[in-house]
Amino acid sequence: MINRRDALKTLGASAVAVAGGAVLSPAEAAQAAASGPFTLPALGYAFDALEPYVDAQTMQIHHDKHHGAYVNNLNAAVSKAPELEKKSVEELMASLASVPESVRTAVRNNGGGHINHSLFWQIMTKNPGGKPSGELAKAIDKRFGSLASFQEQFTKAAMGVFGSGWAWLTLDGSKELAIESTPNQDNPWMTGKSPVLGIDVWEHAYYLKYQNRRAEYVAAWQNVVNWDFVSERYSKLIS
Ligand code: MN3
Repeated sequence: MINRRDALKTLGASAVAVAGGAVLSPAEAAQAAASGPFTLPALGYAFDALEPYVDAQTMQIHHDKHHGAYVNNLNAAVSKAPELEKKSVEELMASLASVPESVRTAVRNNGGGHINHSLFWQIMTKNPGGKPSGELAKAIDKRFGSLASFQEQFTKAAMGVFGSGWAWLTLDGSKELAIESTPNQDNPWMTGKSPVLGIDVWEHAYYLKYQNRRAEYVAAWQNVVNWDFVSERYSKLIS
């Protein structure tokens, strides 16, 4: 038996070995990512677009190195189980039990890292100050009372994650909204739900600017939520 701390240490060490550039040069990493079925999506805005709430250096390392490493490691994992190469990452997350045991942990961690970050980049925007609209605005008011009350409960969930993980606004099979959190790169797709939005509270998401002050990061992050995208995503998910 290994405990959670040892498991995290092992995960962290393997991520750094790849993400730090000691193993793969940028060109080699690009080649590895391109040769597999999964690719690192473009960010869609400049690294400094979310300043001052999320700093440019964090965005660059987070997207290029951390997310890049998840993609490369996921490609490496599915290359050992070619029957997985045709599946979408969403399908992989929803059917982990049927993934061969020899690569299941790698697919769970790196597939989770890939799908979580692919959504994460899209739910942030350089145009701060938006608000939920349409069906989502109504659903948040109905479920949580108000946007402020949702934000308060969401913040509590983000602050309650012990170690590395995510807090989510999710939609379940009966189209009910809920706030939940997951450890590591686990995610709502694994339990048959759909995330409407989610915040990455791994230290790599905020440590350069906020160090240990996760509460400041979570509060600042609320300013860059792309509510237009999230509201549209919700409407698609319930239709
Ligand atoms: Mn991250």
